[in-house]
Amino acid sequence: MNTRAYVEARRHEIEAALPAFLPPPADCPPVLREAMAYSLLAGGKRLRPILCLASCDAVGGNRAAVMPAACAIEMIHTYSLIHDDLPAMDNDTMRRGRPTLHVVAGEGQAILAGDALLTLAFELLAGDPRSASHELMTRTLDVIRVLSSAAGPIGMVGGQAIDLACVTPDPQGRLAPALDAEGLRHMHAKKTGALIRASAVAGATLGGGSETQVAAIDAAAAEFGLAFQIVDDVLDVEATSAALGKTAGKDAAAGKPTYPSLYGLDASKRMAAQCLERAEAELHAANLTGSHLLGIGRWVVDRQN
Ligand code: GRG
Repeated sequence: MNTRAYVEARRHEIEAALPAFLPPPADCPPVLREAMAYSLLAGGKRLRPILCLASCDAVGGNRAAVMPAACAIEMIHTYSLIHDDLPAMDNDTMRRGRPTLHVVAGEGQAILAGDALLTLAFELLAGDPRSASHELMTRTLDVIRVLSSAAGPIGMVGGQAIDLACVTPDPQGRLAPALDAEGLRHMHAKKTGALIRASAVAGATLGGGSETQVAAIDAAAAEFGLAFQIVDDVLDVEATSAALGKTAGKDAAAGKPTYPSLYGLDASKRMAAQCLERAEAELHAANLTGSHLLGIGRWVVDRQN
């Protein structure tokens, strides 16, 4: 199976699995459940859960058993998008090709839907310890540790805080100094890179990968995360809002430092390609080039949205 067919098949499985992981209608206020479903079931590339499943496959794991974790990761990602779009953060009105959640449900419900998706994700990740072996419980706890760290203050939330401080003055009107190239790399490694890495590590860990395999997949996913961000910045310049399903050109309008603004478009594209070369070397050293992981890295770099 080529990677494109593999990605489509995994995306289809994820789309089919996600609705069942929403809270039971009888137990959850309809207004909250609808808000959660509005954002979670709105499509999107599903890159992180696909990477999670592909990492499980790469180490010969049971992909079906990893589906709850893959869906939990998409919930964490969706929460971050809902909160990022809020007026207090990026203040965006378009996401995944439709109005953002706070536009249709109000800010309060959007905040709560994000909170609910984040907490539900960890309930899902914990699974049912009563039916788990000691080995599975150890791997599950490790994945909870990795994902909570990646999503929290030293990961995504930390990266978002750095970003916010640079573009939004505090109540005293102070703005953090603009990021230089190293600061930009550091901020993105936290804000977007950490969850992409953790998605791959979660799949490989739950799939029963060896320490060497998990480390190689982690290193390759770190390169994918960087490439993802570089390409995101390039698309912000080159693509239309319709193609992206979100507002294009926002970074330049906000005067944010980006890869194209620091290095130019051509050099940025070369940097993304170099990420793939380094990822290939990592995967090759751990005998993992037969998997779909590198193909997924190419998809990250070649994507148009
Ligand atoms: C609010 C705690 C908190 C964190 C927000 C991820 C993030 C941190 C903000 C998103 C802002 C943004 C547009 C960043 C650029 C990279 C990115 C994460 C794009 C969206 O991810 P995709 O392209 O989206 O995977 P889809 O819709 O395909 O899932």
